Amino acid sequence: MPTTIKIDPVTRIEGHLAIEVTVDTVNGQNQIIDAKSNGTVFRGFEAILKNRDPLDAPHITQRICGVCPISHGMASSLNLETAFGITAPANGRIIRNLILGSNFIQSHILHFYHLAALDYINTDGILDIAPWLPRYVTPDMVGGTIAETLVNHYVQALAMRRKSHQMGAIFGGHMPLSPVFVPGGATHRPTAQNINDFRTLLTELRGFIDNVMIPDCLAVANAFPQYYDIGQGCGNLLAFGVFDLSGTSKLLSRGRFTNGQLLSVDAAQIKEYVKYSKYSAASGNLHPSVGVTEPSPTKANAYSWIKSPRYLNAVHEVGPLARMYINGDYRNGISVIDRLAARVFEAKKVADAMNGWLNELVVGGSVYQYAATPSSATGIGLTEAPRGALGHWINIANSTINRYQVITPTNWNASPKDDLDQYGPIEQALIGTTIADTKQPIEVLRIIHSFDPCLSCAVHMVRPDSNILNSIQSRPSI
Ligand code: NFE
Repeated sequence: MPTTIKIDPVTRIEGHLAIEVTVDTVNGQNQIIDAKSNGTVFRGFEAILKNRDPLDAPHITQRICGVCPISHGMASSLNLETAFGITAPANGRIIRNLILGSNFIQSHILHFYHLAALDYINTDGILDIAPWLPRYVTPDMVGGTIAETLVNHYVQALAMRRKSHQMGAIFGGHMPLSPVFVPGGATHRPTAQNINDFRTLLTELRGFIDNVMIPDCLAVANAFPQYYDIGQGCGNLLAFGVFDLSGTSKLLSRGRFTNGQLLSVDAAQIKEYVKYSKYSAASGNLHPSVGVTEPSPTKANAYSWIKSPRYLNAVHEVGPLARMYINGDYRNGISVIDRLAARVFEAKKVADAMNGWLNELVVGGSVYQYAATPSSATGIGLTEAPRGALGHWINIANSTINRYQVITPTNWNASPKDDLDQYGPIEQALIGTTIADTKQPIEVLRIIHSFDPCLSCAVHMVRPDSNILNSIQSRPSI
């Protein structure tokens, strides 16, 4: 007899995600035979942006999420730059990369120590106070030295995240939200003192990544080799690429791995579907440049506020593993442990590159190219957030935002089924998994956490006392 397990909310992620899995007996074992990923809140940033000054977009979109705001600042700046017909001078490009890299390192440390690691260690007798209770304690969790080490490093990692934020704030003004991101570059000219201060913090963080985080992740990987075979998911990977270098190259390249082939990306081939999402039918089957976001909270069969983005109708996973795989830096496989490992190795790759970028900065050099806001234009900004491919699309009319669409990494990964009834990447990664104890489905958490979902990003304001549509439509335009 199938059993339904509902985890609502999933904890140790950002935002509000509910996961429902149906478990049945298959070959004598409890196996997940169906999964539903449910983004549980609507936020409506696209509606908030409508009729605003385009120059507001880098600042408003950073408020989509306090974990990856810099990526939204970057995507929005790139988006406006294509609409305005300008590019950032080298100093501005490098400063933006350094702020974004600081945010990647902060986010990757957050994920390994504060969101994922506790799925693998038995902390009974170590963390017996709130907020670490209640929790699952399963027989396969490791205790002893590994558990004690990871808990010690959990605390050290908090300080390291603070230092990552301090580093980003040197060029970004403050963190996590940076006012420095503007179309045409950045607003801060680097000083010699800035570069020295940044390098001092970066050197400490590189030491932490090399000597603490990577060994800790490998210790978890060695203790859980079976998780190289769990949570594979759809098998397709997609990356928009990030960290623009001089010319057209990027530190992490754009590409996709579809049906076993490495292929190029044409952003025209992306569409969002809403058959199972709480949006009107008119909001679906559309390219994001002409995207529509009309909430339909009571729509029949809809089970999520997340839309379902697809590339040429195919389901794709995004994230550090996709980037590192496509760039040729990590091609071990696609699984729970591969996602954790690719993320920590990516932190090293980015941190090491940042050290070189500091040498390229010209003290006091130009960081910004001005352009007047066009009366009408379209734009596209493709980049990467710590959790994967991030795209912003804009349509400007009468020098104001006529249309703005955002597709975040978690849109891809935590998407519900699409119009072809294909499950989203997290759903696919869950289906087929054996569950040892349905009262403590730790396997479900390990799989979900490996994607590092962020629902704040994915369902870009719920006011229980008010009508969602009215609260959005009553916002005065400026
Ligand atoms: Ni809210 Fe985000 C990242 C973006 S995830 S953390 O990384 O965009 O969808």
